[in-house]
Amino acid sequence: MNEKTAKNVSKFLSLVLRHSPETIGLKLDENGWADVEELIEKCSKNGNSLNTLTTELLDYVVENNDKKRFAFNEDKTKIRASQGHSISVELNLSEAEPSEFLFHGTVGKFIESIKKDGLQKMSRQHVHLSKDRETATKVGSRRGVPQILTIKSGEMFKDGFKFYLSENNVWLTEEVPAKYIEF
Ligand code: HQG
Repeated sequence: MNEKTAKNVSKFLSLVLRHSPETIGLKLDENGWADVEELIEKCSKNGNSLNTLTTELLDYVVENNDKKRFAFNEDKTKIRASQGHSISVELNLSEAEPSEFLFHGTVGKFIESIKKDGLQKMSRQHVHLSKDRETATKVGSRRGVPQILTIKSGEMFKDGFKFYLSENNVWLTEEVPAKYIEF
């Protein structure tokens, strides 16, 4: 499999399964699932560079994607993104108890605002947190020189904040008030 093609497919799936299925006239159900056949058909109809999307290509991307961003249902007739949505979907995430600290990678220009308002979910459905600094560094690096914030997740949990673990092991929560952040 050509890695460049796989990356393009991953980017395209992020777009239509997390943010704007309407780009190709796709409908997701309330749990974020798209019908695999419909996805393939609409993809080719829309004549984009991925008009060769096939079940084999989807299989490869689901299996080998670096962050396991996408998952099939049991009989592989449906596919969805495991986290990262901006559109409202009910993922039925499992609540989980986080370790004492989690991490968030961001960039310098956001720090003043985060000190004031804490971490907010911005355009997504949740604030995304990482289990280690290395992962958070990668997340922050998408935007520039990464700044890693340490989140007192154990303390938050004790104080009643809920945490969820996505199928691909990203920690999610509604917000992180500034008092739980070490800058
Ligand atoms: C920042 C990728 C100002 C926040 C990653 C971040 C992740 C604030 C940006 C996933 C703020 C939102 C999500 C506040 C938060 N004031 N800025 N009060 N609160 N921010 O992309 O966490 O590769 O929505 O620091 O790996 O960067 O796509 O969130 O910089 O897991 O699978 O606002 O996306 O996953 O940006 O990334 P995002 P994120 P994928």
